[in-house]
This record gives sequence, C-alpha cells and structure tokens, in this order.
Amino acid sequence: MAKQLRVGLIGCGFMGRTHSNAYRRLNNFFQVEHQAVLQAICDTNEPKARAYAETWGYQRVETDWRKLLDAKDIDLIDVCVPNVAHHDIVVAAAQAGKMVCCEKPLAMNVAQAEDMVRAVEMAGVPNMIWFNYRRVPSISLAKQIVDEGRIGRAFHYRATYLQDWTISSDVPQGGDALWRLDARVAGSGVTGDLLAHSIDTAMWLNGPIARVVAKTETFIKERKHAVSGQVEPVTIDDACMFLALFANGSMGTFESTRYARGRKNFNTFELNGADGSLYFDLEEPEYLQFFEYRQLATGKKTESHLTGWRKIHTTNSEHPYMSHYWVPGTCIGYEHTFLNALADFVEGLEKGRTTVPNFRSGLQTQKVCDAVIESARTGQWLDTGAEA
Ligand code: SOE
Repeated sequence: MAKQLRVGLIGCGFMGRTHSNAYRRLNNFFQVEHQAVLQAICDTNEPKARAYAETWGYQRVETDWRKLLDAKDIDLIDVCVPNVAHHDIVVAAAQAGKMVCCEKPLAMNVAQAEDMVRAVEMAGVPNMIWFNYRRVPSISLAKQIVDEGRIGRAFHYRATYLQDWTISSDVPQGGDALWRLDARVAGSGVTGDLLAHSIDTAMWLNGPIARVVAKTETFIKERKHAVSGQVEPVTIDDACMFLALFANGSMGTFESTRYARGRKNFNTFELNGADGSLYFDLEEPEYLQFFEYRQLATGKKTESHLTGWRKIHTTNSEHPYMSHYWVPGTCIGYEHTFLNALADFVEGLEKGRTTVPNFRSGLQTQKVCDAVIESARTGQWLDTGAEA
C-alpha cells in the first residue's frame, strides 16, 4: 500500500490546473512510494471550486484556506493564488506543520520571501517553488552539460522572455485572470512574472547574479480596473531589460516584455563559455543546441572542418526524465515539466534529500527581481545579495 500524499490546493486558476494535472499523473509515470491524492480544492469562488473539483477529481471543496491548516487529512498545501496572498498562506501552512509548494515568484518582495524561508525552515517542512522550466528535459540537460565542465569558463549569458498579450489598451487590469497587470496584487509586471523564470534558470546554470542595472517601461499608462470599474494608473512594468554581472565573472543580458507582437511564450537563453556554448528556445523545447569547442574526453579541440552547432533532440531515454515517458524520438510537453518537478520533490522526500528549487532558491531570485526594480527606479548598478 503506497503512502499517501494528500494535497490541499489553493486557487482555481491556470497554474492550479497545471499542478492538479501533475498530482493526477505522478503515479502513472514515476515509481515513487507516495500516491498523490487530490484531497481538497480551495477557492473563494465556491461554484468555480466545485466545478474544478468535478473536473480534476478533488474529494472536497473549501472556500477558506484556513480550514486546510488544521485538517488532519491534508499533508501538503499547494499555493496557486495571486502573489499578494502567497506570504500569509505559506507562513501559516508551515506553522501548521504542512509541507508547502508555492507558485513563482515566491513573494511580493524580499522581506516577505525571507519571512517565508524562515517559516518553512523553522518548522522543518519540505518546500518547493514551481520553477517548472528547470524540468524541461533540454534545460536539465543543459545543467548536466555545464556540471560536466563542457562549457568551461563562462563569458556571456543572454536571456529573453517575450509575450504579446497586453498590447491592446482595452485589456483591463485586475480581477480573476488579469491580476498580473495590477502591481498591488502581482508585486511587479514582467520582472516577477517572466524574468523570475529566466533569472532562476540563469542562476541554476551559471551561478549567482551579483550586480544589475535595469530599465523598465510601462507603455500603457492607464487601464480600466476590472474590480473597481474605474480607469486607473498602471503600475506594473510592461517591459524590462537589465544587464547583469554574475559572481563567476561572466556578463548577462535579460530582456522581457508583453509587447513583442507574435511572441506568445518565447523563452530563450544562450550561454557562451571558453569550451562550448548552449542555446535553448522554449518554442522548440525538445531541442538543446550545443557547440563543443573542446572534447572533454580527449582534451582536444574539435577538428575545425567538423565544428558546428549540434541540435540535440532531447528524447532519448538517457536524457533527463525521458525514460519515464514514451519511446526515443517522441516528445513530451509543457505539462510534463510540472510532473517532473513534482516527481523530484517526492523522490526528495523519500530519499531524505532537500530538493531544489525550494523557497531558499525562490528567495535568491526574489533578491534579483527586487534589485532590478529598484535599479530601474534609480538608474544605478545595484548589488543583488543573491547567493548560491
Ligand atoms: C504569464 O502569462 C505566464 O502564465 C506566467 O505566469 C507563467 O509563469 C509562464 O510560465 C507562462 O506565462
């Protein structure tokens, strides 16, 4: 009989669906000792929560997240609500002794994130932040290649994260699906929503970002607010670009916007080192591009008439996570990145190992995000304080 991992998930939005799918599928693909059980779904909108419970198979519905804290039938609380509510739920869940998983960005700011890390560490509860893109097999392979020493001394890191869904001035801010446009609820705009992913991936692959200088822009200055019904100033960053200096001496550029017409979820990075380079593009997630200058095994340079970028189809069973899915040459998708993240977390529980990214990792990214926003305000280079 498998041990149960009984989940209470808070928030019936898009991210809640990705996580619900991961819990449902975990035991179909990963031979872990725990069986994930969709015990309770919680949302202040009861009809929505009931419909969600029906669709995903949650056993019961709550409308007040506090009810999950004392519930004996909940082991793990998963926080999928807008960013402004992360802090209070996480701290209370940790104090109640529950395991906690939380959507990104961890918090509205560093002070909150530090509080949340303190809460989970004092309570000693396992925790995870859903930086799901680390679990794209091609990105995990990039990490493996870096760790194998195939890139050598890093010189440059280049990241872009582009979308286009807020170009129309008719898109309101605030409310159910559009809270990401309201800084009081989201904390920031593309910096916390999109660049948080890029920063997390960058620091995973290339170590801490030590200093930044940034420029943000808000192209549409006023939008109707879906909750108040009034036209209100827009306070999020619609676009952000920043320069970064990594602790390892390499330089980085990061660009993000929701105004890149035609770009829906264009998340790319390139890392250039003395011995090789890596390139990834989420629109072709099953490929990782690798340029090898020096062959590790022989220590020799690749013969120059044979050099070139290798486009690795990351679908072999030797590639990260792929042995859990289909046959070589067949792909997996966006939803599997959440499944892979969950499997790593559960395996960590079973092997008594701390899995990253956890809340401490989320705090490091939060430090960079806060420094980026502050630098954009002051125009100054700033230390981020981010650690490995
Ligand atoms: C925003 O549009 C968004 O849904 C982000 O919030 C997610 O984190 C990203 O993965 C996809 O885009």
